[in-house]
Amino acid sequence: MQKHTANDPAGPNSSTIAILQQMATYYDQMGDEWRTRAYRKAMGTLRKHPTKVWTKEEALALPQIGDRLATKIEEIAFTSRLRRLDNARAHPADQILQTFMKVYGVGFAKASEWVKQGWTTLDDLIDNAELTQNQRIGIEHFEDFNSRIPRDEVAQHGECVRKALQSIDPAFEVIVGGSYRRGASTSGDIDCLITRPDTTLSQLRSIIVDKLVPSLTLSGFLVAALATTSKDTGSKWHGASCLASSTTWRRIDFLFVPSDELGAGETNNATYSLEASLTVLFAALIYFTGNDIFNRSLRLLASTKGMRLNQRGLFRDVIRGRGREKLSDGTLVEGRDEQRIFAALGVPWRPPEHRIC
Ligand code: DCP
Ligand code: MG
Ligand code: MN
Repeated sequence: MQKHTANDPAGPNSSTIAILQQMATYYDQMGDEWRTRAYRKAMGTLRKHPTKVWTKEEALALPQIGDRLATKIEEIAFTSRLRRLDNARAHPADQILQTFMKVYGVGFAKASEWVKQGWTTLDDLIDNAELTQNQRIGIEHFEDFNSRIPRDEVAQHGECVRKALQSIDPAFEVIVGGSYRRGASTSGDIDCLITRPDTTLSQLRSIIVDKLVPSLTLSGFLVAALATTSKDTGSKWHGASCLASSTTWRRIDFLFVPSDELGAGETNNATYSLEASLTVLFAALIYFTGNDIFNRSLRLLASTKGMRLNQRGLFRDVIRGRGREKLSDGTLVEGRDEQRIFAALGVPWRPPEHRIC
């Protein structure tokens, strides 16, 4: 794991990394996985490098940095910017694409389809495009969903959910995760992890979907239901909420997590200790705390150690085939808190506020 993070002023390459990060995000949005990966690898290398990298030659001498990226690093070091990024931002079609991609649930494919139709504004879409219900909500509340939520408002939304759940049953717990748990002063949405002892995933799901959501909708707090996923990997509910004191709609996500062996589900070993089953909860908490890039690097690290980390747990003795495909699930590692999961992975402990890559 890296010593410096992108916004750590102590890192000698932090300003270069910040610009490479914007470029990586840009390529990620374009669906260009190959370039995204190349940029992230280069950022990883620079983060570990103890001195400022100025020239192409210096950059080329480092691992994971090829010729073209080395040229870019030199340009950024000397000019503090990257022409390619400026061009991307100035190009009108790209800007329209970027705007369309900020509509909830709209990815690169849909956005570029709209650009090809010649539509240039959100109003064009409302007037002309065939929209799903969610896309319509996403466009009508475009400003709302794309504005940052102040930290204390995130807490208030979390509190509304907590109150409603605890009036159903005081044993419910709500943890606000995501960027809020990492200590951010503003968040893009409200991520609520919901759990209750001795409750299976399907029990949780039915309480949340059949009781919590209807009651919070009736009270006017939940204003839209956008998506529910109910895969065996856990369940999510996506929607929008609004405080009584406000008219701004916020994006809110629920993640339902079974906290004990009843819900631990489908691993091969029949007996679970309480500790192993708590891993399920804490692996979900680590997942939902993020950020996404930190999660990716933890998972990768787990796989290099013959383990597997996902939002359902940390598993040991995973057997992989030649193509690194998983042949057996392995057994659930024990741990009653996040720190033990980090320890089992052999990673130094990082509190949530330092989990940014
Ligand atoms: N997550 C992930 N991979 C993704 C999306 C999400 O691992 N592709 C995890 C890590 C995130 C958490 O889920 O921290 C919540 O996702 P959000 O999209 O809500 O992201 P954040 O809360 O981190 O940031 P924001 O303030 O933009 O909501
Ligand atoms: Mg979030
Ligand atoms: Mn979220």
